[in-house]
Amino acid sequence: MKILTAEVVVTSPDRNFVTLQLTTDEGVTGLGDATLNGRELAVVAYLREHVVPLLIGRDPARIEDTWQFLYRSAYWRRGPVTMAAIAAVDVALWDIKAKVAGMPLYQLLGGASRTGLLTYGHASGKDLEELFDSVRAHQAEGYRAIRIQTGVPGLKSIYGIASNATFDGNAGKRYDHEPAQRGALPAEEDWDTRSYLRHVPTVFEAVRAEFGPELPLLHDGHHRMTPIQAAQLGKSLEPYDLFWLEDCTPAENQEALRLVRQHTTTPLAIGEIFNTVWDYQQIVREQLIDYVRSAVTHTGGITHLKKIVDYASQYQIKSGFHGPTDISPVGMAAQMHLGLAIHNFGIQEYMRHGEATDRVFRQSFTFVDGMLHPGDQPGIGVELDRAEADRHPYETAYLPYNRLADGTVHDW
Ligand code: CS2
Ligand code: MG
Repeated sequence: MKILTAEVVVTSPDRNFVTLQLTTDEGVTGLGDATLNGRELAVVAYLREHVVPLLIGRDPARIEDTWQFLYRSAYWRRGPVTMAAIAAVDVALWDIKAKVAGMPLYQLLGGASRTGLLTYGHASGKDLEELFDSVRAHQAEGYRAIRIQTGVPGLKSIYGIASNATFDGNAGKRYDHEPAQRGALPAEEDWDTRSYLRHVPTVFEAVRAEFGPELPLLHDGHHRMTPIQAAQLGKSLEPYDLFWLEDCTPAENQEALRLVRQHTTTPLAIGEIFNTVWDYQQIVREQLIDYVRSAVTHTGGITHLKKIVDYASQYQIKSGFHGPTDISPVGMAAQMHLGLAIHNFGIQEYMRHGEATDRVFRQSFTFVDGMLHPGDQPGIGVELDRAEADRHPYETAYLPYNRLADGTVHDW
């Protein structure tokens, strides 16, 4: 069998998505997600100009060899664009291999280690009333674990608040917070860490009082604190028994987490902007995190993310794969198969895609009673409706950025 065609499909139903579709000379197709939020076209060019010509005629069954070829022959390694491109090829090849084998991908990855995948959803609110409504709405949808993001008095618009979204005429309507806003330039948001540090513990106190001690609660610090501020927040949240505090400090400085660990036992999750196992080497070896946050789409695909979670398992560190709406249904399905097969599964993030997206990507995975399951279709279980995809051309969209009160650019 040989790869006959490799097409890069760009579509923008509810948001921009980049999908690689491989077709073999025996008519078997494979899909891979290459969506890099706010920089989508960079990956499209990397794939179309540099990778697609290398795939035609290759044996689709040689997945590891293709991975190593694309990673090492590029000479310039790692980074979000390269690893998203390699991820798309890798997942498409695993999709083909599982279809040829006539089984769902998780069976090829060692079979199911559990009956389903515990997920968490994104509850948010500008104030407590809105937040409590959002928690109840997510519980009504079946979610058994909830991420809590809240507005901060004095700050106009901050990360993670659904009702802030002015996206595409959805002003005020709950859109589960799609961060990338369509438009020619990125939106500027304001930030102040001290008012955030004062406010967030009071919110978790109120949420625990309202919803009790058992409900698993998560929070995303979204890379905004210095190491000592992250330590302070982790400590002040200990009474509320968080499932995890995510991206508490920019992780380029890996040693920073030693300081955080010194001061708090709040579990830490990091990695959604990491791209390779080498980004995890120190923080895993030194037991500085408890959950691996990478997504298949941004970490070189199934082949490489499996190596990361296998390495992490030696340190009792679990998976917490990134699953916002900018991971397409193809990327979500692929990481569900991996999550079902690995032993050290922790939890799966799941932001639901919009209806238009569901028409473009026909999915066989299920979400029942708060648990995801990839389904038992051969392959990864997602098919792309090309005619529907072509109805939604790409639209420029950017993630917002932050400025402090004195005008300094800050992590968003
Ligand atoms: C976030 C993401 O879901 C998360 O944990 O950090 O929503 C993130 O902001 C987006 O993926 C950025 O594209
Ligand atoms: Mg995050």
